[in-house]
Amino acid sequence: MKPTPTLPGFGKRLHVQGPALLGRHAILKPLRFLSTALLNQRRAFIRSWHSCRGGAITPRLRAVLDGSGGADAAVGYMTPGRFEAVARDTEAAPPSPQGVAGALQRVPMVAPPDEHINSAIKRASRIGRNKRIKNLAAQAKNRAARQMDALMKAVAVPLNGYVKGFPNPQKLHPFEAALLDLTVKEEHYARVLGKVNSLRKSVLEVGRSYASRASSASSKREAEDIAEEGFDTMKRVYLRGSKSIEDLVGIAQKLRPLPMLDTAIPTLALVGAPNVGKSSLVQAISSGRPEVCNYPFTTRSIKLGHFLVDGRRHQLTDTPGLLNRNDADRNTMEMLTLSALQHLPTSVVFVLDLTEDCGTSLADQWRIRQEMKGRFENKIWLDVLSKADLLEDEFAEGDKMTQEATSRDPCAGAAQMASCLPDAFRISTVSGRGIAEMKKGIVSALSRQEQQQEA
Ligand SMILES: Nc1nc2c(ncn2[C@@H]2O[C@H](COP(=O)(O)OP(=O)(O)OP(=O)(O)O)[C@@H](O)[C@H]2O)c(=O)[nH]1
Ligand SMILES: [Mg+2]
Repeated sequence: MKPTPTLPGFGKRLHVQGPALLGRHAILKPLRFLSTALLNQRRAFIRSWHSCRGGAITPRLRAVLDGSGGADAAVGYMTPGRFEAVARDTEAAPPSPQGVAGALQRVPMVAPPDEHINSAIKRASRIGRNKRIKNLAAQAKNRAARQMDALMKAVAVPLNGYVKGFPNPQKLHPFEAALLDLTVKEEHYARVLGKVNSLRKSVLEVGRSYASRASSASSKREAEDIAEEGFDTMKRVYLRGSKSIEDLVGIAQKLRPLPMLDTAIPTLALVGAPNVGKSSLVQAISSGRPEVCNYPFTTRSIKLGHFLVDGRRHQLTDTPGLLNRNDADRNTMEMLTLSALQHLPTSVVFVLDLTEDCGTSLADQWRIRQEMKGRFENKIWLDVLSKADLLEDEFAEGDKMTQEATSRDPCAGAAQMASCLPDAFRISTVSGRGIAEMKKGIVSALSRQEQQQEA
């Protein structure tokens, strides 16, 4: 790996190169005082910083390079700390060849419309006269045309960054495509991006038309009037279409926190009815910290946890609970669970709460299990009986039944179900019972899964 370049402008060299205003204070404030040359220098730095690590230019970094990531992400507006965070983030999650690349989580930063247009207008209006042009009318025409051009670019380039930086659903991993659809509805996503693109075209049209009118103005006064009208028209046109930008801000806010699953590493999905103790288990065995609460559907999206075995990272997903009903009646959260199982190569840990405190009857939990087992028959499957601290008597009774080897109806009671699932791990996150054994079972299941994947 090549040595990391130092960043001109974030270190001492900025003090030397920049005007007197560019002291330390200015670096940490929005850097609107920076000259274009210095901004370009920063962009070049980011490119070299990234390329010396052999990294790809991701949509997020592209947004930074283009200055299209909104006021916050634009290079000139970034504090050193923020830059490091963005750059390291980009480096920390390189696209994995077979894994999910995290395209949804790294969508560009979208600047709020008011902020974006006002900063574009401020920047463009700061463009001064070209003093080498001696004729005052020619000087004013030149200035007005350059202002219009700068305004157009300051508005349209970020819009272009959004249109290109938000991923095309057709090119996503099937799980990410399902995640996108279930999170923001693919139709809404496409419609919003379409509107942003139309807004970009309108902005280009307005900018070009005013720049050309300004350059053919017949007097200094006329050129100045055209520029003034151009600023107003651009603002009006942009704000008229700003609903699509607000919608895009909302979409980005929903996509960014989505879990970034990597299908290249062994993965386990915890599945079961709501409230049976899935998230408590994730907390007990992994780095994941999903919310645990005594009501159904506490977990409303796919949550991730990781754990290390012999130095290797394993991934575990907590999923929203499933109810015993037809797909047509299932809510978005249940569909998320089903698409994770459908599109990701996971082993399944099916959690049953034999106390029925979860609110789902034994019969319904059993039906859900049988349905999932039938649907995903090729997946490696482990059964877990949760809340073992409350089930000592039932387990003892169930063990006696197992020895008697009579045929039983698993739904007749907790003891019967326990006896029908002799290989299930009996665990309690309260007493810690069975957790270590279950972890061993999981590791062996994941290694079998890997062998299956490689075969
Ligand atoms: N006694 C006892 N209670 C438990 C145990 N594990 C979980 N619980 C309780 O069961 C309730 C549900 O736990 P969660 O981990 O949120 O269950 P979940 O399956 O993730 O629930 P959803 O996300 O709503 O589907 C909470 O009140 C937990 O405190 C356990 O081993 N013993
Ligand atoms: Mg949960």
